[in-house]
Amino acid sequence: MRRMNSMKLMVLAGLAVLAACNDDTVTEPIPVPPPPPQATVFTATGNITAKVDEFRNVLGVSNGGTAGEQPTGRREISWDGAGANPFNNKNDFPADFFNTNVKSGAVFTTAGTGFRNDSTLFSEINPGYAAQFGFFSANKIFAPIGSNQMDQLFQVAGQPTPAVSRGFGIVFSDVDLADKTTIQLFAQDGSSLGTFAAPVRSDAAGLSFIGVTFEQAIIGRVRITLGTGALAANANDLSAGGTADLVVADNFVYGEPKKAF
Ligand SMILES: [Ca+2]
Ligand SMILES: [Ca+2]
Repeated sequence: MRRMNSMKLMVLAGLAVLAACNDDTVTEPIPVPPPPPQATVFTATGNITAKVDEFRNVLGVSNGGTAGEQPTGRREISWDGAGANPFNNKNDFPADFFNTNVKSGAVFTTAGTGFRNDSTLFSEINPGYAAQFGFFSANKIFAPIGSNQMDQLFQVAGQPTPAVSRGFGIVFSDVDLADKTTIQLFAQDGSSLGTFAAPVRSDAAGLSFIGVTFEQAIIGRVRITLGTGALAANANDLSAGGTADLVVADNFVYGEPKKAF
């Protein structure tokens, strides 16, 4: 009996060795997806000037309305230029104004009915708005009409050529609710690079800034969501007895649009 047990053990041991030898499966390394691009986020409310300047400086020198792709730098829309005067305070501000009239590489879309560049704090839409909204760069501000959402697309300055940017920042006026006023950034392939919220206003002046940069120019589109409702004659801000958080925009600051490949 003892010998048989030893034999059994030897056989079992031999099988174990064989099994080990036959285990010649090559383990493939599990593919590791590349890490998501690292976003650097800039936020401010109250006196936002220093943070906006910091964001501008990260992007580089201002390229104004210079046509053609520049090697570095930024573009900025303040809405205040005299060239926009013919369109002020109407609901049909041209979606491509900032790449045709002014060659800054930005075009807009919205599911609403249009866009409005306004020198009256939108008080001609609703007189109560003068007490709600303010400006950062004097004195015109901007909003989509018929919607609280719009997109910015990038083009090579002065050309209808799709482009990408390494950063986008925006000044909002009168953000009352957290996490409702946002920018969502998309890569050229449509994948989301993240959604970033503007901080709730810290004072009555009511300015908020949100800006995001990446190392590389990878932003193909920005979805801008302004509060929770559209401007309208019968729509009051929730701080004035209304039901929606109404929000408008001032400066758009973004990295030089680079031709997308
Ligand atoms: Ca302005
Ligand atoms: Ca508001």
